[in-house]
Amino acid sequence: MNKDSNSTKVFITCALPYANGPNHLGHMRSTYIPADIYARYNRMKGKDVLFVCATDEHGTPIAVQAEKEGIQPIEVASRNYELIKKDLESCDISFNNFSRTSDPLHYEISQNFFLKLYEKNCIYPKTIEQLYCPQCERFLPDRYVEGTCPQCNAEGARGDHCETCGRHLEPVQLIEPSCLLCNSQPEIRKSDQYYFRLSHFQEQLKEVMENNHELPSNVRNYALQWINEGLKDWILTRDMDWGIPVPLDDTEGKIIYVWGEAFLGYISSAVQWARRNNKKWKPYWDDQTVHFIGKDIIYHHSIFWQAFLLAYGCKLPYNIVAGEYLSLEGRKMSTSKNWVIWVADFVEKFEPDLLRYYLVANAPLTRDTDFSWDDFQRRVNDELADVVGNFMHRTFTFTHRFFNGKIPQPGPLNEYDQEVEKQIKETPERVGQHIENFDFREGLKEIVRLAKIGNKYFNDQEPWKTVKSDPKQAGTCLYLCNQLAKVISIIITPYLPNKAAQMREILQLNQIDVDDTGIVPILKWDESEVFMEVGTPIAKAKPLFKKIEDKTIAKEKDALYKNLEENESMEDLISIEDFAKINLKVGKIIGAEKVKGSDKLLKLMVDVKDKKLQIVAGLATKYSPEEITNQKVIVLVNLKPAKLFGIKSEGMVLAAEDSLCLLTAPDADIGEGIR
Ligand code: B3M
Ligand code: ZN
Repeated sequence: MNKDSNSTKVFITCALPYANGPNHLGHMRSTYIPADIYARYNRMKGKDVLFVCATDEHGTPIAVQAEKEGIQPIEVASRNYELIKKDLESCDISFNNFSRTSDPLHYEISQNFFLKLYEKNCIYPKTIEQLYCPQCERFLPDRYVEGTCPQCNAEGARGDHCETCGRHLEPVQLIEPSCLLCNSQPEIRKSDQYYFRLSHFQEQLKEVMENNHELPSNVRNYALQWINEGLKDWILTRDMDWGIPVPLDDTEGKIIYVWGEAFLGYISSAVQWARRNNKKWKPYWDDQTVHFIGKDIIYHHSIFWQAFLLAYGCKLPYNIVAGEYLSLEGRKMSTSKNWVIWVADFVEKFEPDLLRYYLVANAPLTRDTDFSWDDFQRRVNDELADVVGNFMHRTFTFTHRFFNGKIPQPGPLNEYDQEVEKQIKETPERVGQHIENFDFREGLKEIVRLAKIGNKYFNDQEPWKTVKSDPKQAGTCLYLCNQLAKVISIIITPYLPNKAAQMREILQLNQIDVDDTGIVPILKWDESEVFMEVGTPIAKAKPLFKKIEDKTIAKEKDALYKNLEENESMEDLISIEDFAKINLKVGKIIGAEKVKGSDKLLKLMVDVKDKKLQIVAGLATKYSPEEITNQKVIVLVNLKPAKLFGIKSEGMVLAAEDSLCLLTAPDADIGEGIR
């Protein structure tokens, strides 16, 4: 049971999409669709919902992008704000407000929050060592630098975050850092920054994580693991232009770290909404707040944000729901490799409700899952078209053909009828429970199950026969089938708002007014309890779900896999500059012996004219020392020395990979370069 089901207001947020690019299906799956289902459901339950979001517009990726394009960061952010807003609208994400963290109101709220924590002595100054790029003449915060993760040794960790192990990082912790702008190795310089006393909240956070039983296991487990590893104070400021200035004296050129203000976007978006609608936002927060996020930012929300709230003295969220990753056709999504499906491309060809269906039905939120075109087609065709759509269609057409398009009079209900009636009555409650428990997939499965029950009932009752032999029974069947259709048309609304509206249109359920989002119909969940009266007219059936044809899917797959091929062939190509780094020369083998203890290795001495190189080569199975001596071969002379079998090797003699045939140049001069 939802322990806070008495609360009347619900504050729902989605992770603020980062304004450095549009949304792809992974974002929709982990965060926006689940949050929207929750928001729509709660509205239908009569709760007063405030569902907000904003674009997150500061931080280094946007600054780096702007620098590359030679424009201002705000221009990059504005461009992406428009794209993101459109993406979210196209999938019917029903925000009450969608703002931007570049809004002056957000600056004001973030600076006030910072000041309050500073006054409470939760923020303190400290002189620290930071990475500074002498080439670029600037400090290198966050994503301006990359290197190896000190905790899990993964390469390519960013200055603020390791994608491999999910931990938060500081740039100076990186092993072998390099500047992202010029590739050179940064040096360490002193700089004054401000820290948040995160360590102070260690015990409190632990208690919170252990005692909030709403938290899904992924959030709790990750957070407890990190807390148990020990929390360190967190650096909250940066030397950068793009961001919210630190609101203290003598802090020229310093801004609040993007993660130190982005959370406040939840609040500033709510405040903006409140001002525009002449309402108060705080009662929503104080009643019940739920954050929907992707799994990559569990750390930030469970640790940083909750510690901020503790420090400020605010109520903590009721829940933090973290959707896991979506892969694509079995491979990790990658925007740089174009292995991705953008929302805008998808909704151009398929209805958003199909996406909403597939992404929810596919797997529970707490598990990684995969988007595959074949599986998408299968679920749409087998589940939506064949089960839900087919049930509705036969019910509505039959009602028209044999009962004048009106809900027929039922006869006395036999046991089977009663069982079906029971399912019709009980399913909404079960679906609602699942949604309240954030098990969106289970709720959706219940709905499809109910449609399956309807289909089976229709088949078993054979109304096309009984309409002549036992019209009363046919009447009962169609009476119940229409009631079942009505229930589905209501409880499927949070999941598939457009399809649900089409269903209700056929059933002529009067529901035309929309709430203040402008898109959400005013419709009560509990209306599903009320059966339609006998004699109520319904409209003619219209096809609800079209099957997706094989050729449509084939086209999508072709287009997607083409990206992959292009990328792979691109990856195989090297530039002339890359090739120029390879120094090949003609050398003469002037000495050769077997390496003791190895059947494969020969120790060679190779004369390349200006020097003699000792090279250990895996050629012993093909050539004896005698055979190889005096051969003129091609040698890679600028290879980093390495040790093989404890013997130093200073180059490489080129040979065919499998046959081990040496590449020789009998007529060339020793020391000649190869091009
Ligand atoms: N903008 C997600 C990201 O890094 C981040 C979420 C902020 S939620 C306060 O893309
Ligand atoms: Zn790591």
